[in-house]
Amino acid sequence: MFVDEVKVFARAGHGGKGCVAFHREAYRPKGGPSGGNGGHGGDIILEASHDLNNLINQFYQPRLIAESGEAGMGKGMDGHAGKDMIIKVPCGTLVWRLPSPAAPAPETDDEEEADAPTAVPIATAGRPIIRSGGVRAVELDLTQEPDEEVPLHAPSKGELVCDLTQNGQRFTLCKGGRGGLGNRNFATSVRQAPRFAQPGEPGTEGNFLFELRLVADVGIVGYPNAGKSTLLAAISKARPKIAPYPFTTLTPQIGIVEYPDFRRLTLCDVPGLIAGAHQNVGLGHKFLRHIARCQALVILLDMAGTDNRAPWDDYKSLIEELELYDPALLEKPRLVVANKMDEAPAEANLKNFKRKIRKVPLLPISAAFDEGLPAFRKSIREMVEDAEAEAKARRA
Ligand SMILES: Nc1nc2c(ncn2[C@@H]2O[C@H](COP(=O)(O)OP(=O)(O)OP(=O)(O)O)[C@@H](O)[C@H]2O)c(=O)[nH]1
Ligand SMILES: [Mg+2]
Repeated sequence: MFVDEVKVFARAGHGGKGCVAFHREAYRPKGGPSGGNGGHGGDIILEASHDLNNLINQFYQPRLIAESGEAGMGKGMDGHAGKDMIIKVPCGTLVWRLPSPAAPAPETDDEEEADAPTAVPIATAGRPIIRSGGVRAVELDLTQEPDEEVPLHAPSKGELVCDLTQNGQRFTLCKGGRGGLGNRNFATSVRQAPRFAQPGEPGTEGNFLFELRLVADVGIVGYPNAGKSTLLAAISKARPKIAPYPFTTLTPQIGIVEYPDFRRLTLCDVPGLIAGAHQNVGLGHKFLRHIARCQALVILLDMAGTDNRAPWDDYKSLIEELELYDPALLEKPRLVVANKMDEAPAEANLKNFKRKIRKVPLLPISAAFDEGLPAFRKSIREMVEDAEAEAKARRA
């Protein structure tokens, strides 16, 4: 099963509460305060890994809850910190924060407020001090700022929290709560027996949408049966399923093309795109997210016009569907490739295409018979290298 979008609830561990205790020992009837501190709660950390290629793990484990810190103990013993939860996700995972369901309004009772113990100000504040026995929940806004630098087409999924593209890249999704201080921290010369300690902070939590957008250099788009998978298999070691019926490919496939100087390019073959895909015709167009990061696109046309289709109409609908998904896709360099040139009607169709659609250079190939593939390899490399140089110049 290929999972590229999944909703996840994540909650970091709560901090353990501080302890209120007093030292007891023979012949020392009034030993000082000895309550230990609570341990910190565990974080939820995402780590990008190139060993994974989809979000299946999160599909089976959609609730991520990290360990809470242990409460402090007597005899000055601190509680253990909760273990961090490290979640591996494939490279190319974006995380969106979903709006959480409205929290119930806190009950305000004036009488209770009046009786509530007065908070003691301390330097480490941010958290109210509680008297022993009473625990008051502390609402803290520890939400992380989104990474504003990510220049990606952002559909209305909430706010973008992170984008993990490099192997080993980490991001703390939810921060564990700090452990509360034990009462021994509050002893002063005038208050030698403090009967209060701090509660632990709650860990941050939230509902998130994990979205995978594969990271490849070149994306191949085309109508079903145009020969996208045949082309990928011909120029790389990928072995996608190839069959003469539409929608053979249901999930994106990645292949690696290697050049004599060991330069490698990754190609992504996505399912077939057809007119009306934006209205969910065929497999819809959601899978186009996997070509959103590609540096260049290949538009593959079936020049033989199988099933009485006209290649020029296919071209127009493909451009239209790409634009409807994200106009930024059309700003990428693209190569239009005419496939199945070995078949009889292809030559005539090619002439017709050039007459009907001007100023669109075409590269004729036959993926099944290995014709025109060296030129194809060369063209995609040039496109990618130009795109890389342009991106470098833009950054400088
Ligand atoms: N004659 C000829 N047939 C080809 C060529 N390329 C692909 N085909 C045939 O076209 C059919 C479809 O090929 P696929 O590679 O599965 O097409 P696809 O674009 O990946 O199709 P979907 O995965 O359904 O979107 C297969 O029967 C291939 O053998 C070609 O260059 N010449
Ligand atoms: Mg295919």
